[in-house]
Order: sequence, then C-alpha cells, then structure tokens
Amino acid sequence: MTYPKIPLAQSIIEICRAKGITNIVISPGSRNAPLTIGFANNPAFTCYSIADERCAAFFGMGIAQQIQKPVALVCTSGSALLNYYPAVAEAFYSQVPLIIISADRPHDKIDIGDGQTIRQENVYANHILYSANLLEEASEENDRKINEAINIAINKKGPVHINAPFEEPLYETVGELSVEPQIFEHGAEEASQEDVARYIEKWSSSKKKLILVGVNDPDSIDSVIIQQLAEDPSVVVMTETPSNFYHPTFISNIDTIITPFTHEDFEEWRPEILLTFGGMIVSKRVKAWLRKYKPKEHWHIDKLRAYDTFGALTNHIVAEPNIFFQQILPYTTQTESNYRQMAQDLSAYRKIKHTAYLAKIPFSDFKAFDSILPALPDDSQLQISNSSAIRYAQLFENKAEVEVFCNRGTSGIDGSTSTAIGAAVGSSKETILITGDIGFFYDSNALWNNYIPKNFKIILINNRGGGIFRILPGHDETPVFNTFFETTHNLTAEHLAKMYGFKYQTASNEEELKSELQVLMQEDDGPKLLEVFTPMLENDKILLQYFKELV
Ligand SMILES: Cc1ncc(C[n+]2csc(CCOP(=O)(O)OP(=O)(O)O)c2C)c(N)n1
Repeated sequence: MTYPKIPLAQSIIEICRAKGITNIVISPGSRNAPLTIGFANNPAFTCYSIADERCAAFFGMGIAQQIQKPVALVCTSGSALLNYYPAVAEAFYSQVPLIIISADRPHDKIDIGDGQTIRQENVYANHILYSANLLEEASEENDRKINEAINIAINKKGPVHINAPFEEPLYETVGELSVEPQIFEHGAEEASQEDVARYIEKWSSSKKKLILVGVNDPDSIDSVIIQQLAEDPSVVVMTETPSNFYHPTFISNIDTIITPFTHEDFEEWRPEILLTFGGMIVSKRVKAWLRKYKPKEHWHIDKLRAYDTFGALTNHIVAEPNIFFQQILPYTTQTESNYRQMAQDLSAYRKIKHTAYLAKIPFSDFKAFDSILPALPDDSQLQISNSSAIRYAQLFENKAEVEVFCNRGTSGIDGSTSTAIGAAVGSSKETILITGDIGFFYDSNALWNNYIPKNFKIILINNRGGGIFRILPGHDETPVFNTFFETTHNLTAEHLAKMYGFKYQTASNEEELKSELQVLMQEDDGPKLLEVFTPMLENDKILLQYFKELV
C-alpha cells in the first residue's frame, strides 16, 4: 500500500478509516497532497475529485444527508477552506455530519508573507461543533483531537473542522505506516430522564394539540404512531413538504389552510399544546400565527437542540421523536374534541377552492407545479431549491412515496444543485431537482462533476429572475427592483446543458410541460434538464390571487 510519508497525514487517514468514514471529497491543491495521496491510494475510501470547494462541500453534504454518516472534505490552505463555509453553516443548522480536513502551513509560516496562507485555526468558529487545531508532529494529543472531532460529527450530527499543518516535501510516499494512531471511543452520554408521566397526563387532558413537523428524515416514525396520531380527535398534524411525514388526514399545505384566516380563526385554532419535531420551518405564515397566538405549552423533541421559534418554548424533550412517542402514546387516553374535525372540514373546503382556481389560471409558476409534482415517479427522491420552488411545493399535497429534501438550515440558494447531485450519488433512488433560475445559475459549477448518475434530472423553472421578490411585500416595479432584487436576465441553460452533457428539453405552456415531463422521466443514458419558461410578470399576481380565492 502507498502511504504519505508525513506521519500526521497517516494518523488522520488511519483514524478516519477506523471510524468508518468512507466517502472523501477532495479538492485539488498541493498543501493537501499528503492527504490526497493517502486517501486516494487506500481502497477503504471512495474518493471524489471536485475542483470548486463550495460545490465540493455541498456535494459532500448531499451524500451525508442520504447515508446518515459523516463525509470528509479535504482541501488545500488559504481561501480554499473559506469556500466550504456556506455548506458548513448549512450542515450546522440542518444537523448533517461533515468532517472538514484543511491542510495548513506550519505555525511559523503564517503571516510572514507566504502565498495561499490565511489564519485557518477556528476559522468556522461560529458554526462548527468542534475545531481540532493540530500541531505538525504526530502525537497522542493530535490523535485525541482527531478522534474527538470525528466522534462529535457522528454523535452530534454536524460539521467539525480538523486543521492540519504540513511542511514540505509534501508528495513523498512510504510502503509502511510509521505511526499507530490511537482510537478513542465516544464516552456514553447520560440518557436524559424525561418527565414522561407529566407528558402523558398533559397530552391526555388537552383538547387542542397541534403537531408541526419541519424538515425530517423519511421513515423516522413508526406507522403505528402515525396511525394513532391520525385517529386522535384532539390532534391536528401540520406537515411541511420536507417533513417526509404523511397520512391522508395530515395537513400538508399549511399556507393554503391558514393564509385567509381572520383573528377569530387564529384564536379558534390556537393549540393548547404545540408539539414540534424536525428542523427549520419553511412557512412564514405558520410562524407568524404561532408567534402571535402562542400555545400554552410548546414541546420540541430533538436529541440535540431546541430553538424557541415561537417565543413559547416550555419543554425541550431530548429524545428521538419516535422513542418519545413510543414512551407516551400507548399510555395516553383520547379526550373528546372537535379539533381534528374542524381541520378536516376546512381542508376539504380549501381543496375544492384550490382545484377550481387551478383549473382557470393560465400557465405560470403555480400551474407548472400542478403538473410537475404528480409526474414525479414513485420511490424517487425530490430535491428542491430554496426561494419560491419550496414555497410553491408546499401548496400542494405531495406524493407520500416521494422523499423530499431542501437545504433549509440557512435557506441559501448557493448549493441546492450541488447538494442534489451529492444526494443522488448517496442514494440509489432516482433524483429530481426542482430549482429556480437564479439558484441554478448561481450553483452552475455543480454540474462540473464526474459522478452525476445518469438518472439525475433537473427541472429548472426559469422566470427570468428571483420571482420570490415579486411575491414579497415591498415589490415595486422600478429599475432598482429589476436590477438589484429580481436581478432580471435573459439567460437560458441550453449551453450549460450541452457543455456538461445533459440532455436539454424546454416547455413554455401546460401541454408542452406535460409531454416533456413524460420524456424527462423516461430512462435514458445520461442526466437530463428540462427548462420551463414561465411568465415573469404574471406569476406573482396569480399566486397572490390564489390566496384571495380560498375563502
Ligand atoms: C446565498 C444566498 N444569497 C442570497 C439569497 C437571497 N435570495 C433568496 S431567494 C433569491 C432569488 C432566487 O431566485 P430563483 O432561484 O430564480 O427562484 P425564484 O424566486 O424565481 O423561484 C435570493 C437572491 C439567499 N437565499 N442565499
């Protein structure tokens, strides 16, 4: 076997191997040569080469999101590791394990005028779970820090940083390891003793319980629990599109239901207990409602963190949601209530209005989603970019068989395509990305990637700018709006598709979209991109009128 000669590089690689890290995304550079040579020559690892570090990091995050295990990112010194930062922040807030390994110059070479040299230690200080600032010589102290970083990434699900200084020569190799790094296990964490009896009593006696589920992994809750929640007349379950939490009685189009609410409606729907789990909440309207009409109690279930999203947090239940439900639901009793019925009735009413409205509107962003979502193949994976794509998707009842993911940690538009490609690589499922045009062109380097599976597909909704800004209050049709908010353009993806080997299709009306979707979903020998052109000046009006016609 070929190993790097530098002992510290050997230690990092061996500890990664011992901890079961197998996916390594490497960006080119010289300072990281000892790591690159070591990882790439070792059959224990699958290595990916991605030049643009911003894309590399989101790509790695997409793999980690799917395999639920840390992915390591390896880059050179200087600004290279700063380009990881958007994905580091996203992984931090969306609890995805990432191990960032940056090569550095030795301490005495920093700030003396050398090139590609910056102050790398603790560079992600505000959004990292642990920073291992290593010293140049291999040592037990270094081993401890490397172990600690990887253990934390695994157990606390998030990004960690290992900064490794290497001195030249960097490319020398040896046939035998010169170190035997120590492997430390993570200390067992005290299981928290929740006040189960109190939860059971409160749950049984409350007549209005609202469960709100944000970004959540598929198949994380037992079907028996889902059924029990669905059958309880005092429980209303509201789910967001990336919650992957389905039952026909659950409300999956929150904004459609609550946007037309009056003060009296909000009061009537105000829960006694609000129970939340999963990550960030997309719906601004549900946040505004519950911040103003606060529940008496807000319980958030999460093994690691609880944000006080509604200014009403009373309990952080430190557990896996499934375990918590298993602990309390069998011991609760149902209480008489019309809460769920009220929700069901309104939901049925809104459905009629929703369908009637869609039947009469012209082709637009909104109408496009009505064709796209039902066309997704069962058992596929949907990745959605930020901005209005995720918000439109939330207005529809999505297929239970389709898993949905969106980078809601920081809601950036900067890495949706890279994440989607990583997720396609990390999962065996057919992956479809729905993206807006600004997000797509922003992250077009994502397509500069040799690992794109042939069943990867992009549906690009091109409304010639950031359509979201037309929907937000404050829109005023001025040159300043067009230039600095919407960033209006006439770009298309045709040449990018050609350059990166994607089959390119277009659609500009409903009929074309429906037939092009069929072509898109057919098996093929390479990835495909369907660009859907929608009317920039009509989209916002059509959406805003929708909310008016729901009552
Ligand atoms: C990295 C980053 N920069 C800026 C923003 C602010 N932002 C939110 S949406 C948006 C425009 C997105 O436009 P597009 O992708 O075309 O989607 P559309 O709104 O048209 O659906 C911008 C710039 C952001 N979320 N992330």
